[in-house]
Amino acid sequence: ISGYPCYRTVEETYTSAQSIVTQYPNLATWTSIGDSWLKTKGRGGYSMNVLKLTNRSIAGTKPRLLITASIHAREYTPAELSTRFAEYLVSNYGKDADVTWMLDSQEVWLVLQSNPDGRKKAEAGASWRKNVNDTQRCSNGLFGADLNRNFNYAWGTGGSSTDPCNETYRGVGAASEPETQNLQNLMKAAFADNRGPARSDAAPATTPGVYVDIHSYSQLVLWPWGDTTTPTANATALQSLGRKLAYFNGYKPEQAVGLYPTSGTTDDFAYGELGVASYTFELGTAFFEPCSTFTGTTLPKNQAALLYALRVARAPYQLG
Ligand code: 0X9
Ligand code: ZN
Repeated sequence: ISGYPCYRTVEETYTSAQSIVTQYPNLATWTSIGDSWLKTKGRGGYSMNVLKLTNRSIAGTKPRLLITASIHAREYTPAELSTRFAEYLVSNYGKDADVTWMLDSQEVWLVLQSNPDGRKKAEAGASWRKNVNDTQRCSNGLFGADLNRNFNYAWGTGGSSTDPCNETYRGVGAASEPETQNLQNLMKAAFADNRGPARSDAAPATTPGVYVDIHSYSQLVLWPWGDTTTPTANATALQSLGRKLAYFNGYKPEQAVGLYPTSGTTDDFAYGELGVASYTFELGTAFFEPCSTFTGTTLPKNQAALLYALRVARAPYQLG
């Protein structure tokens, strides 16, 4: 990215992921989870991919940490943090005892670029947030659906817009966007085989896994709900883990609605639909920050928080 060489483009991110797999075939796979909106229309676009990390010679269902990054196109920092976190893990396997144990006994699934079409538009100079669905034209130029208002849990219940030209447009229906569908299916695959059928706000006593959706900015660690001040059934445990994550990155921990009301978000879906301990990180103090700030502060603090999330993925609710 011009002036900010530490932030890899979509293509550079994909190349980095592929080279992790080439270098560490026993630790990493890189597979498609579906197409971006443009690709579904045959207008260019991208395959969306998940990078899965674990010691593949130890079989069995392992607790998973799922990370989605940069679902908002102009938020560059999350994708770079996630890519570097992956590189840190594979390059320290067999060297660092904690990393080795974590990749032996758990899995990390990373969607490094969760909105590649939008991200490309941001890289071309636009301050772009949403996907690039231009079915509904906008005189302000701001077409597209806000993917973080499009998820299929309590969709459209407030804190999102019905105006296609608004930055928080919820889309024509729940999970109307291909990016949302791809991410929801991935979440179900990550957690469904550990959990019972979909349920709403039940206590997932024996069902391990942690989900972190990474955004920028505001220095926050958030957890469900986003659409109501009513605490979840697992509020004590979610808060307990949220505060520990916030201890590592130094951010402010709070229930998501405390920032402002939202609905149809990633974290409410993961928790409300699948029972997963789910968090949203808001990194730093800008959508993207000077490389010295990123590598000196944002990266180390949040890498520590993500390592902790991975460590506790086998029993996230027991912290409460
Ligand atoms: O509005 C959003 O989607 C997030 N902020 S951002 O500036 N990255 O767009 C905050 C979402 C907070 N709510 C939930 N995570 N539920
Ligand atoms: Zn965001």
